[in-house]
Amino acid sequence: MTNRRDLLKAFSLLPLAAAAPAFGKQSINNNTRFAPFDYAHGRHGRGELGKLPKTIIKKVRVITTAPYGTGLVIVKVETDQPGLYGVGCATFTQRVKPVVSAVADFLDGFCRGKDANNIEDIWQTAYQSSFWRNGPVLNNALSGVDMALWDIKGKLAGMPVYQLLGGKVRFAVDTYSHAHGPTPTAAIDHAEKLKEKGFRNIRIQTGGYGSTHLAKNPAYKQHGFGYPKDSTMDPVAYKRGVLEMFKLARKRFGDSIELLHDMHERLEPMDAIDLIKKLEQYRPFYIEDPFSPENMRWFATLREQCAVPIAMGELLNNPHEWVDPMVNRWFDFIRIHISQIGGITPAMKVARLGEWFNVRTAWHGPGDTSPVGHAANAHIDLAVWNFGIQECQLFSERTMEVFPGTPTIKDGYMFVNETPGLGIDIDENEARKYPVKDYNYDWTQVRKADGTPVRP
Ligand code: GCO
Ligand code: MG
Repeated sequence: MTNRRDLLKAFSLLPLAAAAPAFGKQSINNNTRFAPFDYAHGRHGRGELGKLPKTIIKKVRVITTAPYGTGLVIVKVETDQPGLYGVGCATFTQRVKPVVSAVADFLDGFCRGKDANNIEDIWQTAYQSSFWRNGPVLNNALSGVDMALWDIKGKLAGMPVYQLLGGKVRFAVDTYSHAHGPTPTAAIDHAEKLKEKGFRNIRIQTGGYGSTHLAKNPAYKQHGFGYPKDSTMDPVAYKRGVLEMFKLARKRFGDSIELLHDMHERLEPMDAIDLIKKLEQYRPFYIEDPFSPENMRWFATLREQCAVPIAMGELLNNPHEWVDPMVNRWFDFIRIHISQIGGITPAMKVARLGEWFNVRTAWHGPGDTSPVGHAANAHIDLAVWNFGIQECQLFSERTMEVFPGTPTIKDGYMFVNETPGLGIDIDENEARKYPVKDYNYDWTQVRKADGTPVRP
C-alpha cells in the first residue's frame, strides 16, 4: 500500500515546475502530479532500499479524438500509483475502430496486473501473443502501450524520455515542412512563405500525391467504371510537373534551402528511375518512396543509376524488414512511422541498426501521427547519433489544447516539453469535443486511365 504521507512529502519536494523551460504556451507542466521514485531512500515506502517497486498496470484505456478532422487514437496506461499514467500514439487513420478494439478487447486484459517497469518484456510478449503478427492494427495498438510505458518510465525516473535513450546529441530537432499548390509556381510560392517562417528544409509537391488533379477526363470514368470519389494518375503529367517545380525552386532559392519530394510510390519502376535521374541536377535532399514495398529489389537498380539520396519505409511494418535495405544500402533515410511498427522500443532498434550502416532517421511525421506520436519522434531524434531530419506539422491552438505539451516549432527546429516522460498529455474533456466522424481512405483510391488500381 502506498503511504499517503510519504507521497505528499515527495510532492512538496518536486522541483519540476521550476525546471521546465518556456516555449510559449507549451511550457505548461502536465507532469507534476507524480513524484519520481527516490532510489537512494526507497521513497514511497513500497520497495526495498534502492530497489524500484513494481508499478502495476491497472487499466489500458483508448481515447479517440479529431481536433483537426483526422481520427487520432491515443492509449492511456493507468497504474496503481496515484496520478501515475502514460500516454501513447496508436493512430492508424484508415482503420480507427479496429485499433480501438485491439486495445480495448485485447491489450487492456493482457496488460492488467503486469509490471509497467518491464517495457521490453511487455513488448515482446504482446507482440508474439497473437502468434500471427506484424499487422498495422496490432502494431499500432502495441505502440500505444509501448509509448505510454516509456512515458511512465520517464515520470518514474523524473527525466524526459530522451534522457533515458542516452541524452541529447543536438540542441533541437531540425525539421521539414510541406509546400504544395496546384501548379509548380503555386507550390514554390508556398515554399517561399515557409522559408520566411524559418524552415531550411521544404518538401515540395504539385497538388496531392501523384498530382492526380492533372489527369483529365479518364477513359474509365467515361465508360462508367470505378466509383465517383476515385482519382486518376497521369504519370506523364505528374513527371513533367515535378521537373518543372524543381527547376523553378532552384531558380528562385538557389542553394539557400534543401528540397524534398514524396513520390508516394505511384509510378512504374522505370518511370520512377527516369524521374529521379533527371532530378539529380537539382540536388534534392532526398526523394521519398519511389517504389512500393512490393518492389523492393528495384532499389538496387536505382542505386546503380544516380546519387540522389532516397528515403523509404513509412509502409513497412516489421522491424526485420529493415535488415536487407540496411545491409544493401538501398536507402539513405529511414521513414518509419513509429506507431506503425509498434512504438519506441522497435524504432530504437532500427535507429541503432542504421548507425552501423550510416543510414539516417527521418521518422514519418504526417498529420495522421498524433501530437503524442510527434513527441515520441522528437525524443528519439534528440538522442540518436544518426538523426537525419524530421517531418513536422504546425498544430493549431485547438490541437494544443487537446494535447498540452505538444512539441513546438521555432525557426524550423522542434523542441520537446522538458518535463519527465514524453512531456505531453491528453486533456480528455477537450478531446471529447471533437469526436472522430469517419474513416479517411478515399484518397488511397487511385486508378490508371483504363481503371487499373494504382498502389501507393
Ligand atoms: C508523408 C506521407 C503521408 C501519408 C499518410 C498516409 O507524409 O510522407 O506519405 O502523407 O500518405 O500519412 O495516411
Ligand atoms: Mg510519404
